[in-house]
Amino acid sequence: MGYIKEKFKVKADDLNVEVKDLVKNHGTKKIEDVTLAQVYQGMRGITGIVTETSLLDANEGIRFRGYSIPELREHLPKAPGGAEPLPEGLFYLMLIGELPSEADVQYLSSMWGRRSHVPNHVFDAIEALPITTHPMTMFTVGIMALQTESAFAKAYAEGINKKDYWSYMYEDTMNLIARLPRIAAYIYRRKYKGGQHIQPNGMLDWAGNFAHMLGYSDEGFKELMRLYMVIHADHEGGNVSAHTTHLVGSALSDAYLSFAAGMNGLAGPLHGLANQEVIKWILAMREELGGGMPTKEQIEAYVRKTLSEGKVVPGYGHAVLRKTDPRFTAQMEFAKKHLPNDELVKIVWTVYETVPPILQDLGKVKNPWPNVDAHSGALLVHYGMVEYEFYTVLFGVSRALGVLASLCWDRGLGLSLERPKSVTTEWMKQFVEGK
Ligand code: FAM
Repeated sequence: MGYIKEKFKVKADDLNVEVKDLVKNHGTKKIEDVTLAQVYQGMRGITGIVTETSLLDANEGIRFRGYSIPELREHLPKAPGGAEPLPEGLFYLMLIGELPSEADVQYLSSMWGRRSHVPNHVFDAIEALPITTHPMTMFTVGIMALQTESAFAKAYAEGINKKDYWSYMYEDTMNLIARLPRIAAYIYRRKYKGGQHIQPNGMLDWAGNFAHMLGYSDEGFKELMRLYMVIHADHEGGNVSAHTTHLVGSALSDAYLSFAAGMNGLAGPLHGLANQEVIKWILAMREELGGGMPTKEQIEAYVRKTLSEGKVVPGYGHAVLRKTDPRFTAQMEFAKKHLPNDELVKIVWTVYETVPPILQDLGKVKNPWPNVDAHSGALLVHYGMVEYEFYTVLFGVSRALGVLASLCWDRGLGLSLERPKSVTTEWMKQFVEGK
């Protein structure tokens, strides 16, 4: 058993003792009341999930095992000559709960490199889809086709003791994370580059190799991929992709089945697909305004037009955050350092000055500030990745790091099948009438 797996087992056993003590001695302690509105309005704010990997504060933003994104960018190991944190280091932190050493990060890079082989039937399944198929659909089909490789499913079919579930989920997790860049790059090269596939470069880190297989050799793009893979990796457990992966996994579905389900949630326009919607919206605005740099007034008019058409302004708002998303700020800092004169980036910054007051004036938007999606597309377009339908696949490769680390913890803590109670409106009416 590799030393990281051993470390995780010790951590899971220790936390298990604490959790059992909490439930035994405080299990009946009430956390909060639930209102009728919360049940009808997406369970907003209801505390109902435990996720060890990260915690989201409405006013502070995301913390991964207590570390903010600026702290991650400071403390996590970098690639040789690089300045951005390596995703391998974030995965180690989320899984183990400690900052990784350079050696830990290098161990993960090489382990994922060794586990990155993708069987041909996966590519055949993707090839069976029309070339016009959305990349996210190809991505989920590829993940489902890979389910044949599940160590957990095989072991469960042969009969395993529940105390060993964690071990096989860990193996599935490592294998799946290792293979996702290859599947994602295959989809990109098939759909946009005439099927000219690029073989992996084992000398590169996980995100650097992903950039290489996508066909981008620019060091700036590799650095962007490292940052992108870190900031999209996790956002506590209640967002659709994390919650779905956790929920499906609670039925003892393996990592492939669970993550594929989570990716179908990420493909929704109000969740991960927003990153393509943002750049579509900006490009459509620029085209309608005759190209070039739109003025603040023109952007304001276009925002009002969007709202008057009953559409949302993509990239703005959040179900939990009540401030500018630190993931937006991290991207803005990257842009200021690497591409301060990029025209699309400047438009993103002018939109940032313009949108919040307009959304605030509506009086109904709880968070008028930008989220992670408001900046990401402009950075990718700068380096030549203009195929915005592919952006959510990048988001999905990154989100695997958080939701699969969490899945290891779900099985490591032996969490139960998730089964909240549902009621009917008839029940609600009788409830309010006190019957
Ligand atoms: N533009 C226009 N209206 C918005 C809005 C926006 N950016 N954000 C919220 N609203 C509206 C919302 O539609 C609702 O209107 P109705 O009462 O008429 O239905 C009202 O404001 C109250 O919504 P809320 O409570 O402030 O937000 P929710 O928690 O319901 O929804 C989001 C949160 C993210 C779904 C919402 O802000 C939105 O649709 N944003 C645009 C899409 C987007 O950027 N999604 C990506 C989110 C990102 F974090 C991610 O997951 N990748």
